[in-house]
Amino acid sequence: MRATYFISDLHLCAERPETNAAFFEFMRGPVRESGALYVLGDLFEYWIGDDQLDHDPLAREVVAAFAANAAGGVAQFFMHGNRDFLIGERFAREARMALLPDPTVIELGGERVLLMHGDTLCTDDRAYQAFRAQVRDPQWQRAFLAKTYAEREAIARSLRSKSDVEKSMKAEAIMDVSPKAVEDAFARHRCSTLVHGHTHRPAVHKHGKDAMWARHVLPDWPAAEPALCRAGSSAEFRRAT
Ligand code: LP5
Ligand code: MN
Repeated sequence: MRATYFISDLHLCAERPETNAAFFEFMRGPVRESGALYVLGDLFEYWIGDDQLDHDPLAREVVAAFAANAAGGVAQFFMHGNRDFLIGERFAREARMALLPDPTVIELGGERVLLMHGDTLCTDDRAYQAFRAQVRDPQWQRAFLAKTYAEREAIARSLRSKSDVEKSMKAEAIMDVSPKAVEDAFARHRCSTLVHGHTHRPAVHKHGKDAMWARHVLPDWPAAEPALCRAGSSAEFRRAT
């Protein structure tokens, strides 16, 4: 059985060539030899509709990298993040990836593993949750997608700046997961392992009675060990380069 990789929060964009290079190296290296790759959101700095593929050469290169690995037999999955929740069917088809809902439970070596982007666990960040509810509304998304590409790009860039300003004024604790939301998720989905990103606070946390639940938090890129890996023969998750 080949390895399974998990990554998130790469925030790929033309302005960060080192991160883009690290991603392409990762795709041509470890992923090519693996059995599966799960991308748990925020692959891109922002995604403003699948016509981004017509305007953004980097997006086309990314799709080509996924498609090449799919041709080599790697199963690849994408879950939306808060930056790229508008990734749609065209992207998935061209990248040869399957879109996963958030949350998703997979079975890995006989164990149920819960996958999330992580933003829905940050329930104390009320301003973000209100924003999220608004931009995930299908009617609102249709209105956004009806705007020109240039208009959407300007909105996305202004939202990114606004987000950075807002974050600088929020308490750190508010932007982390709520322990109650985490424990509810473990119990509801009957999983003892959770993998998520979003908070940019890589760690393994134990939760619940007798520390029976393990929560693996993925780092944002660049990172020395940007991926989480579960080798085919091992039941352990390990950080990977
Ligand atoms: O992303 P990050 O790490 O900086 O912070 C997130 C939360 N911020 C966001 C916003 C995104 O960064 C910007 C998304 C751009 C791409 C989408 C483009 C396509 C859709 C366009 C949608 C208009 O998700 C941040 C959290 C942080 O994680 C930690 O969890 O705190 O939340 C915020 O900053 C949200 C603010 O608190 C509230 C924002 C109010 C914005 C008001 C404008 C809404 C109307 C938009 C109309 C165009
Ligand atoms: Mn995120």
